[in-house]
Amino acid sequence: MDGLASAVAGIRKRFPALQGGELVPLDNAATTHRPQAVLDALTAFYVQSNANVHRANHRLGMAATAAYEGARARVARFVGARPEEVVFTRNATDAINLVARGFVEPLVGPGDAIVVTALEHHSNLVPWQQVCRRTGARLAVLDVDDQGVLREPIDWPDDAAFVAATRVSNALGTIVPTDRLVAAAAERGLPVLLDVTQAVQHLPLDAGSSDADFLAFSAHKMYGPMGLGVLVGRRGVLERTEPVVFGGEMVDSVDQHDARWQSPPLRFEAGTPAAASAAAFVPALDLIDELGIDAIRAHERELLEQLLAGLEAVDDVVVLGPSGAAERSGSVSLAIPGGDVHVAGTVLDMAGVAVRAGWHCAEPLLRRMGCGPTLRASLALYNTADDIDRLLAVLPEAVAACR
Ligand code: ALA
Repeated sequence: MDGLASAVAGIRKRFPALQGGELVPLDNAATTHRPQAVLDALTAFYVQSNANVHRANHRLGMAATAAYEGARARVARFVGARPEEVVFTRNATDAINLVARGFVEPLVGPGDAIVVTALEHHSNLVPWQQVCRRTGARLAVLDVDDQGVLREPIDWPDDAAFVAATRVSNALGTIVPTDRLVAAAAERGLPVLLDVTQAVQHLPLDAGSSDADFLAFSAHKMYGPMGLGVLVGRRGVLERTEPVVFGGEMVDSVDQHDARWQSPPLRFEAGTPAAASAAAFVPALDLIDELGIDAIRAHERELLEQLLAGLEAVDDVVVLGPSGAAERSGSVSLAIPGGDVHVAGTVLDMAGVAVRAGWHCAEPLLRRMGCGPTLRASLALYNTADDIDRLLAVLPEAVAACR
């Protein structure tokens, strides 16, 4: 076993849900499992720091606020931002909706286009459709080729006013060249939101992710708790973003008929936040940094190569997306012509192999690829070559059963 594989084997032991060897966890794009340190941190918050944040000046209140703001600083360090550029939200979807309502909706109108790629998850598509409905702006979609790779050079519409793009497709695993996309948008003076939900746990941040105005991602796909998302807004864009959820703690002062807001990020965090989840996100980020994102990429890329090579020998499946592992991250989607992928998923589940069957919240993309629902295997840092072997061993039977 090489150094990385043995490090992964050791790290896998930290995940209680993965003990016993029964489960082959290959549905990680939907949510990852969580290490014991995250579960311990959740409990520790409720036992040692159980109070509401930013409100109480008793010792538990101060401990809770310190844990919450400490988590914000940790997230900021993870993405190379300042703490005041980090907003905690419910999930990545919530973060994108905040930008859609609070930043883009006041910015656009008839004659403007919101630019997305054909690779978007519904969460980075439907909010923009809604902005278009409310403002009279139009949606412009940057097309992909038949392998699901963004066509370049990018055919920018003249009326482009804002760009929202994914860094990695959750359904196909395609890596989008967001460094070139963001640079080209900057030349046109276009603000950009990148959905890095399927990227930050797998790939080093690229220049595009550092230069984009907004980043959105979710803790639960990064070994952290559910119920916590992050919006990063750089270089003053949060100052120009309107709050869209109103209530306690986001206000600076209130009188009977009007109110004034706190500075960002607190003006976007009305009500009681997911403080325990934020505190428990810290050990998840520590885990990624302990192994190192470059090493995680190298390990997962080897598994992708193993899977893509193994799939060549499986009859009656079509592998969607780019042919090489270099252009891919995380997910591999399979179409089974004439077969019901849900049946295949059930057969795999009976053998302990967890994958996702369906549209993967990317229905327009899968239609663009000329197929319907797919079977998707998606990786995490704790996956091993044995997981891939077990998937490949059962897949022929699963494919045969569903056709
Ligand atoms: N966005 C999640 C997925 O891709 C739910 O499965």
